[in-house]
Amino acid sequence: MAECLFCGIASGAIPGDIVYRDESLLAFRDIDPKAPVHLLIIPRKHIASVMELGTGDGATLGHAMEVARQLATENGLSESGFRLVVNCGPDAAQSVDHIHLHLLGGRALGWPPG
Ligand code: DGP
Repeated sequence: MAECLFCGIASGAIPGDIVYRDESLLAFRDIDPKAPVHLLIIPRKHIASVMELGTGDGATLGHAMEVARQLATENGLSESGFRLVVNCGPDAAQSVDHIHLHLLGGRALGWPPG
């Protein structure tokens, strides 16, 4: 089976514009940005989707929120606002089967999403 794309970015086998890394998480710029700031925050551990979360993954997701706050602040979004999105499955148009938190900001974002 081919290696997961985001596992490849996490391991360094596939290039990525990485903006944050620690022992459990990685954040990098989305290759097809939908806003002036569009970052993806992923666990290093391969988890295909929200539906595959297991006991013990909650701490990593909580940490992802903390990292999102830090990155939003570093990117000047703390006052203007930003959106955090996790797509899950076909109806949400999840296209990469490695759970990821989108951080979008730098423009007014419409609601509801399409
Ligand atoms: P989603 O639709 O929620 O599965 O979002 C997947 C995102 O991943 C999408 O916004 C585009 C991004 N993406 C796909 N391939 C690559 C890649 O090779 N590198 C980077 N940096 N982002 C990618």
